[in-house]
Amino acid sequence: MTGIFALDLPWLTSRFDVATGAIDGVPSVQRYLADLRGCFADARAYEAALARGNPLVYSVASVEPAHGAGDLHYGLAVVHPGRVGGEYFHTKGHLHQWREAAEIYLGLAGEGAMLLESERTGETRLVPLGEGHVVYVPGYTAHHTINTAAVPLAYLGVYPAAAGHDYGAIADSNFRSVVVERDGRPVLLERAAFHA
Ligand code: PAN
Ligand code: ZN
Repeated sequence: MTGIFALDLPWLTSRFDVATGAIDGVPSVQRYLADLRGCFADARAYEAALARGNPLVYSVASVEPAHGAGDLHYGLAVVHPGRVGGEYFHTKGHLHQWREAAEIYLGLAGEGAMLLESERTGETRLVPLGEGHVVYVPGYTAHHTINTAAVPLAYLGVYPAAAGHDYGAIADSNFRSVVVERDGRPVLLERAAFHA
C-alpha cells in the first residue's frame, strides 16, 4: 500500500500569503524575465525589456511530498503585472507528464486569464482566471496563466501527485496563440498573426 494515510503530516495544514505567494515552510520557485527567453512572441521587445531590467514575472510555492497514486499536490502562484511588446506577463506553461491528469485552478486575487490548448483536438480557449474564478483544466491540455491587470494575479492549482510537469513541448513549439493588450484590453491573437 502506497500513499499518505497518517494525520501527522507537516503539510496537514499550512498558511499561505496571497500577497507574497509564500506557503509557510515550503520552497518557492522564482521566475524572472531572464528565465523566460522564448516565451514571448516579440523577441526584440523581450531583449529590449531585459536590457532595462530583470523583473520577477512569477513565483510558485509548491507542496509536492512523495506520493502514492491517490495523493494530491498543490501550488500557490503569483503572476506580477507587466508586458513584453504588448504581450501580458504569463507563466511558462506546460502539459502534464501524465497526460490524463487534470487540474483545478482557484483564483484568489487579481484579474487574468488561462490559455488552454488541447493536445488532442488542437482547440484553444481563453478563460477568465481571477478572484472568484475556478477553472477545470482537463487532461491532455497545455495551460498557462496570464495577468491582464495592473495588480498581482494569485491562484492555487491542485493536481494529482502523479501528474508531473512536461515543459518540453511548449518550449519547443510554444502556444499557438498569444494574449496582448490592444486599446487597454486583452485580445487573443494567433501567434502567426502577431508576427505579421
Ligand atoms: C501550476 C503551475 C504554475 C506555474 O501550479 O505550475 O502556474 O506555471 P509553470 O509551471 O508553467 O511555470 C500548475 O499548473 N501545476 O500543474
Ligand atoms: Zn499544471
